[in-house]
Amino acid sequence: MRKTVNIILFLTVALIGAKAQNKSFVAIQPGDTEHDIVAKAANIQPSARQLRWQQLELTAFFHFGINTFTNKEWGDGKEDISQFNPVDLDAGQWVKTVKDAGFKQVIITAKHHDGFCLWPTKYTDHAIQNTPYKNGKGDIVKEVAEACKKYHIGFGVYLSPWDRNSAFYGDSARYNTYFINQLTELLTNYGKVDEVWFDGANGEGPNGKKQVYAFDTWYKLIRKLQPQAVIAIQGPDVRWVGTETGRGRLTEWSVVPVDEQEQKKIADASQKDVMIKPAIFKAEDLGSRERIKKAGGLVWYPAEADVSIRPGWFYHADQDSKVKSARELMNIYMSSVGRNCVLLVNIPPNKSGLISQSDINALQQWKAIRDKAFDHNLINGFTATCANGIDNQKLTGAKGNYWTTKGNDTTAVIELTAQKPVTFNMLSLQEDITKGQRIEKFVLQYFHDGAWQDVTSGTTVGYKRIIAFKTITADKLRLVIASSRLNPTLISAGLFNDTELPPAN
Ligand code: FUL
Repeated sequence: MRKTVNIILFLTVALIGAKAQNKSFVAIQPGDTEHDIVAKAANIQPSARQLRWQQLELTAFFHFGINTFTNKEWGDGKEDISQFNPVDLDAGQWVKTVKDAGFKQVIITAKHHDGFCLWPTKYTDHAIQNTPYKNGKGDIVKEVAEACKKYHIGFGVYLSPWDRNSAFYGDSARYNTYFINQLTELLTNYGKVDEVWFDGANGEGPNGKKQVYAFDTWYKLIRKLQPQAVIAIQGPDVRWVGTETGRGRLTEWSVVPVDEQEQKKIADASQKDVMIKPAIFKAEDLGSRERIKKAGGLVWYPAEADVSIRPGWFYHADQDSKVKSARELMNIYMSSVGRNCVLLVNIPPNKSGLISQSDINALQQWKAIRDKAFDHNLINGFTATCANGIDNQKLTGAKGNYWTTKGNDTTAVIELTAQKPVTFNMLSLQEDITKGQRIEKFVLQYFHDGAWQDVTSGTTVGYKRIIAFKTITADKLRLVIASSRLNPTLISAGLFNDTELPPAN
């Protein structure tokens, strides 16, 4: 749907409060050689909030609002909100369901494009206090926030910049004040907020007026009120992967170029705020050497892959039979978390205010598949040797900091030997991204019929890369790091066997 509103060609990225020692961005200087630029890229690191977010791996969306009752995906803001009455609503059931399925954070649609607010706001009547729900005394943002505290998982809010109900929309200054007031309510009345999610949709206001969003002011407010929160999509911390399929790229760089014209601003940044404007990231190649060598600057800007468990973002009864299967969810997981993205799965509660049994079943079965596949790391049965490696034993489960190479080596051959043959069909690798994202090419080989043969290969690793392949049985393996931007690092390596994995072609 975001495609229909791609009038927004640019998004503002603000590196607010960026200090000279901030390692999440770097300016490219006119005299920098390609070698200098590659080294700079290899040293860019996530901010603390980006790192925490990346490590969540799985986050959940709850799309819930007036659309749930009107059976729409995009309300026009003229809905009769007296229909809103989720009599059995239990936010504890929502949060427990996703927590049991392995999710670490949730995001509630506090306000979607129709402008209806799930919390009692002082700034519009188009809100929960004017519905029959709990006789106008309900506050669903609060119910979700409290459930997150009870179950110890992260809490985030989706506040749609596009508001089809507000009379102020299109009157830029007035609407921005309205939006800031709403954001302030959400960021002050509900305890800790871990993610603020701004969608890209920016439709016309009444009379065809275009609303100009005051992103810089919004970002500053969030940094002030909830400094640990990541600001996603139309924000500086997390980038939209570019589709709503829950899939990342085979080559997914978390370090991407920023606009050349912004170079001076970045260079001048030191203690000041920086506003940079990279284009929306839909291209296949975002961060290759070819791309970064033309950049004005580089930033750590990791991808979030969003998808709904159902065809729609909101609940529709006629989609009860179209809930994604556990295997589909597993494939999505492999191509999102397994491709250096955080996966954001939408699970929309129904009209009675509960997550439907069909969705719960799919989530539980998917969790069981993941547990079964990833509970036993078979690499622990191997011994690792690497002539130019440091902390080789870290690769096979021993304690240690991280594996890397000696001197300035950017390539390495890691030999893995087991006492007896091991059967597996998945490889998992994780770089130590606190040092940066560096690996550009790797190959896994096994010794078979008297020769080294390729099992699988890949390009980027980043936070996590998982690849499935046809089942192999071997006692001698080689993991070849064929190309890296600087000394490669690994904090974990894994070989797994998903016995129910459909055979690879
Ligand atoms: C889109 C919105 O238009 C959809 O309704 C949904 O909220 C999705 C997550 O983002 O752009």
